[in-house]
Amino acid sequence: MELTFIYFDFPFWRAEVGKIALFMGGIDFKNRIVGSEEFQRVKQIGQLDDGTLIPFHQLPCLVVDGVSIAQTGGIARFCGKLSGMYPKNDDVLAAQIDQFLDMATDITDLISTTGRDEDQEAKKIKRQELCKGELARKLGILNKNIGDDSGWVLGPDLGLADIAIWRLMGWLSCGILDGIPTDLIKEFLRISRVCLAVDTHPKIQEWVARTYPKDYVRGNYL
Ligand SMILES: N[C@@H](CCC(=O)N[C@@H](CS)C(=O)NCC(=O)O)C(=O)O
Repeated sequence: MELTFIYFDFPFWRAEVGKIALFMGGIDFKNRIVGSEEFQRVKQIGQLDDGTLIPFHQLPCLVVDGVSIAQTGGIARFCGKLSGMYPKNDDVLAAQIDQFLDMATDITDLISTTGRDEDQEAKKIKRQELCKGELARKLGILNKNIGDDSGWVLGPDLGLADIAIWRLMGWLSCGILDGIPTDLIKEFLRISRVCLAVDTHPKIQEWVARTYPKDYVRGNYL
C-alpha cells in the first residue's frame, strides 16, 4: 500500500496523530509538504499543483494508493487501524478514542475563532479573554475526563488520544500564539501528566528528533 501524507511543514496534531500512528506501526509513508502559496490554491480549487485531489479543500489529506482521504478523524482512524492503535472489534473503545479526537477539534476550533483577525492586538485580546473563559473551561472538562491514575488517557499503552492531546497542548503552550500564556496547561495536572508521558516516550523522542523542524519548541507541561 502506498501512503502519502499531505500537510504543512509543521507538526500540528491534525497530521501528527496519523503520522505517528504509522510510525509506531513501522508503516512507511511519503510526506508531501504544502507551502503557503500552494495552500491558497488548494483552498480555491481543491487540488495540489500536481493535480492531486484534496477533497474538501482542507489539510491534512492522506493519499492511499491514489485515493485521497480527508478529515483529521477519518485519517487518524485509518492509520490507527493499520498500525493496531485503533480497534477494529471494540466499538466502545473506538468511540472513547473518537471522543478525545473530537474534543481536540473543538479546542482547535475555539482558537480559530480568534485567528482571522487582521488586527494583531485585537486578536491577542480575544485570546487572553478566551484563556480566562471558554478555553479554561474546556481544558478543565478535558482534564476531568482523563483518568487520575498514572497511565495513558485510555488503555495500557500510548494511544491516538494521547498523541492528539500532546501535540494540541504543545502548540497551545509553546509560546507561538500571541495572547496565550506558556503556563496555560500547568494547572491541569492530568493533561500535563499525559503530555509529559508522551514527550518522554522513546518512540516519540525518536520521531521528534527525526522529523521535527530545527526551530521546534516543545510545549510547557510541568
Ligand atoms: N474538518 C477538517 C478541518 C481541517 C482544517 O481546518 N484544516 C486547516 C489547516 S490546519 C485548513 O485546511 N483550513 C483551510 C480551510 O478550512 O479552508 C479536519 O478535521 O481535518
